[in-house]
Amino acid sequence: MTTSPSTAPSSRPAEDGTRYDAVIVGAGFGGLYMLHALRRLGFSARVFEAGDDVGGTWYWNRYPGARCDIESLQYSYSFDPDLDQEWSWSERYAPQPEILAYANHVADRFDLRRDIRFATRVTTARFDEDAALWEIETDRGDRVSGWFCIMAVGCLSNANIPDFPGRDEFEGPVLHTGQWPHEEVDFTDMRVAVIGTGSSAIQSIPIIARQASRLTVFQRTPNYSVPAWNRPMDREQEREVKADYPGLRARMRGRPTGFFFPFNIDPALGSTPEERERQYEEFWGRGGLPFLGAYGDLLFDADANETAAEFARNKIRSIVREPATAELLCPDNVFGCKRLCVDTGYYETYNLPHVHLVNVSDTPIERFARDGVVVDGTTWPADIIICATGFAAMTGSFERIGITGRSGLTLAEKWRAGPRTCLGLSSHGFPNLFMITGPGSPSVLASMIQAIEQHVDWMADCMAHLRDIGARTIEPGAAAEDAGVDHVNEVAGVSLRSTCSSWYVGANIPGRPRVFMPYIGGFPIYVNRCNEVMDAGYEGFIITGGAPAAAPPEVRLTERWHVPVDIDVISPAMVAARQVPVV
Ligand code: N01
Repeated sequence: MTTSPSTAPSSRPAEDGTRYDAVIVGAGFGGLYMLHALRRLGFSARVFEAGDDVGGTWYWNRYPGARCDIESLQYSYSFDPDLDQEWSWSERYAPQPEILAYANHVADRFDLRRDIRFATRVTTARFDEDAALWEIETDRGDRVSGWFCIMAVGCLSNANIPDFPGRDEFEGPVLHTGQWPHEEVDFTDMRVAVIGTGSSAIQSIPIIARQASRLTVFQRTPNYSVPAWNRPMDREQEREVKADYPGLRARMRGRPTGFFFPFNIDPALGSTPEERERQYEEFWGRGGLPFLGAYGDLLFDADANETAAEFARNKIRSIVREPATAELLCPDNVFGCKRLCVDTGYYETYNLPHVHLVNVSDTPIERFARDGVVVDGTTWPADIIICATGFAAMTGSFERIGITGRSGLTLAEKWRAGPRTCLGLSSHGFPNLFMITGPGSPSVLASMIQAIEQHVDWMADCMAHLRDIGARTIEPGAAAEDAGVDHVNEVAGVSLRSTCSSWYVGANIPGRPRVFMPYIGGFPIYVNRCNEVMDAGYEGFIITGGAPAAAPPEVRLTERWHVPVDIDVISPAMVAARQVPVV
């Protein structure tokens, strides 16, 4: 049995035949802001959301311990100065319920719900070439059309639940971290099995261990994790940030990752082993993802990386008392190649007598039995199984919708060998289809809300421009798209991140093409390129039906995205990105 959040809809009549300027798929942070931005520019929009409420990722991922690992003060919308001032976070890293409360606050404050249809999954989106409209259908029988169709489907929203043999034999519940029930799951006196050791598992395992009578963790690949050192919000720091929020946002936008933290550009091997140890200790003490700022070349030079990797392994060995378990928890791959995890007490949990680590790298999980998980003939008893097995990342979010563009081409066919987009915004053959944080854009390598806002502003301005000039459609030209895809691949090759089997390259799902999907050339480089394309009259894009020139729009949302690159932290990927034309 698999339990997932209730999406039982209240009854409402299906919507038939309404035409909108835009139909938006998803009411997470992307869909919410898209709706707000379009309204600001005078467009009509309908949002369809599969969940019962707003929040997207933060609606679905309710597992114990879920929290953001970008600092709260940097993980929020930046489009409204009053919103910046009025919201207050309780901790350095916000817990999931608080982020969800923030999404709800935004939805209420900007009166967004009235245009959202909840508990409704878009099933198909088909481009009608004659009418130049997208025809959208939902699982509630809605049939509407949109001049634009905007996918705000998230990068990590299609849960991967491996097809373990015997799934139906197991008598207890099977939960996925990304489809967590709304009601509290009480693990008291339960024998719990957790499959996977990625970010979701690493956050939930210490919490589950507090209640469970027995916890068995099935690990296929160990992950590096840096302590969060989470703490209550420092109110003085909050006051300082709020006194100049635009200043912080500008510093964030100048950085390769779209968020700000102290960054040392020096190469790791330029320091003595003693200096490195001190440096790593200091950055470990700061905690979280900013550990990667200890040296400038950690993600670009294998030998430099190995010094950080060995430091992290020694941390694991110093925490986990049982040497065999400690070694099993030590990754042997590139540090930070898979998404770095951020934890509170993860490794310490393995010192508890009722917590067991089972290595399933050489002998995979054989099957689920009536009362547990079987590996190599041994049944590990469990009353409940938690699949912390991740997502069909980036492209998986599009796969649940039948998307058909010009000449009957489906997106699934077009992306069979890997996603093809121009700047992660749009794909040739699919006019007026936009993708918020689509593959080929920085998305998951940047702070997501920054990445979302920049995309939304670009798309909304683009629609306003097309309206102004009376155009019907826009789509990337094939040549621009090919050059863009080549550029994404070329720059990815500069980084060690492209070298391991991670969800960034689709390697976590059997049978997927191996392609590095996000753009690693750096957030500000990417943003500037989007601006240049726009300023050059949508260079590389094909616009049909419009008069070529028009007065500049009165409101230009992208105005706030003209930010200088922080040249003090320019990375080798950014250097490469500047040398190779983007489109
Ligand atoms: O998923 P994952 P996640 N048998 O794909 C294992 C973001 N996020 O939900 O590595 C056994 O990272 C798999 O093993 P392997 C963040 O970007 C953010 O944890 O493929 N094991 C792996 O250990 C993150 O990276 C936050 O060998 C199997 C695990 O399942 C992303 O979401 C919090 C298996 C999946 O790990 C995804 O994280 C949480 C099998 N058949 C998530 N199949 C914050 O902001 C898979 N695995 C804090």
